[in-house]
Amino acid sequence: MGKKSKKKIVPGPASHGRSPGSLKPSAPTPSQRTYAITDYRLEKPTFTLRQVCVGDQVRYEIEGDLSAPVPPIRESKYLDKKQSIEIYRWMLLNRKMETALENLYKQGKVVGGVYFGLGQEACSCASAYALKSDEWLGPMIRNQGSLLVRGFSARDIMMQYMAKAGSPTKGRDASSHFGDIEKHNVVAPISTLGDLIPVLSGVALGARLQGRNIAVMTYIGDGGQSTGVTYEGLNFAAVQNLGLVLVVENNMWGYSTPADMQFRVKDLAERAIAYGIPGVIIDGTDACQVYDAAHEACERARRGEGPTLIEAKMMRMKGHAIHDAAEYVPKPLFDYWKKRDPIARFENCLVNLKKWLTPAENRELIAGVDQQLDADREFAVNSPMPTPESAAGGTWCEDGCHEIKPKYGMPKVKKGTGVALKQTESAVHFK
Ligand SMILES: Cc1ncc(C[n+]2csc(CCOP(=O)(O)OP(=O)(O)O)c2C)c(N)n1
Ligand SMILES: [Mg+2]
Repeated sequence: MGKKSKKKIVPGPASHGRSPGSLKPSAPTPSQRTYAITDYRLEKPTFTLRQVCVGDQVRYEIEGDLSAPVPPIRESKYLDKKQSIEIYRWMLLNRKMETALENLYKQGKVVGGVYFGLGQEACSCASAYALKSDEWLGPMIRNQGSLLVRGFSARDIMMQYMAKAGSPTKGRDASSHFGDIEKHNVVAPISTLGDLIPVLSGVALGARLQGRNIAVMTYIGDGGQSTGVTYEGLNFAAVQNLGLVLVVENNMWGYSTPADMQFRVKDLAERAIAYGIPGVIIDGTDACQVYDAAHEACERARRGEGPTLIEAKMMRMKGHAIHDAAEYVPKPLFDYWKKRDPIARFENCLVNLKKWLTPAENRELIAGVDQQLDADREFAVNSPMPTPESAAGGTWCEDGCHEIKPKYGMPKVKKGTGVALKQTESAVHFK
């Protein structure tokens, strides 16, 4: 007889609840209600991740099949050739800029850390692409691709990470806490996870007071979605029918905690049921699925029908930030998702299946991205740091720093209420 294994399997509460058979859907009885979640995926992974304790050590193991064939990119209902190529280009720039940032960090030129969206480029770029230029985005740290789509340049982002004087925050912040409320309509990321959700809901409410239903988009991770403010913000958007598009980026990890230990529902899109709003599941590595779901949610927002929760399933292909080697992630999990690389698969789709790009045009496009990035990196590296004497300024609003004015028109008041605009609260704000 062999030695008894000392391995103690400690399933997380969620994986325990999901043991085979325990949550099997059964035919509803007349007393049960049913709800629908749209699922755009062409593949539904069946493996589970388990936490295993061996002595004092905690590690994660995969249970199930990781050998499934890689799914194709789903045919988009909306994207044409030009749009698809544009999104592909943004995804390439997103990835190549992050690789450049990693190198700049290793050369000691980056102040602070670097956060990566490796493996999540389709989610960032194709979702932001669904917004119109006068609508609003609130990115999180991994959504650097969304920032590019909204009109920030790779130069802006690289200078920001190097805390250069010419960066969006003029060297006051050394990572991605910047936005632009004048030109790009981007709310700066807020570190406190979930706080962007009520803020973006407020942006939608503001636009409505000015007479427009617009789409506003933000993101939250599998970890961050458990926060109270996520519930409060999304519930507020739901009851007010505000055009919030919430992309829940389920990348399987929050720091080193696997998603199974963050929530007990099978899919995070199910949370939408409790808010009374549509929930959609997509493969976050498939740009066409991301765009289609985001576009439909934006259109719904513009019609004044309220928020949508989109759960994008994918994998964080690096650690939490550059300091984290992610050694806790089982290697086969990386291998599985590497085969589902969002850029390689979209490239294959555009070049070999759709034939919307010839191999030569593709090479030219890639060379163009490299060229642009080289120029931006050179500019960023050679630009000056802020002067010491400027350190005390530019942190708070100073006189005439920026004007706050309505973007979509003056706040509307109901006719016949007898309330003059100058007496309303919004009129005071915009006076
Ligand atoms: C309210 C709050 N709690 C904790 C943190 C610390 N924190 C920053 S990022 C992070 C992990 C987030 O994981 P997830 O939401 O899954 O996003 P991901 O990093 O995977 O994109 C945590 C716990 C925080 N910023 N805000
Ligand atoms: Mg996560």
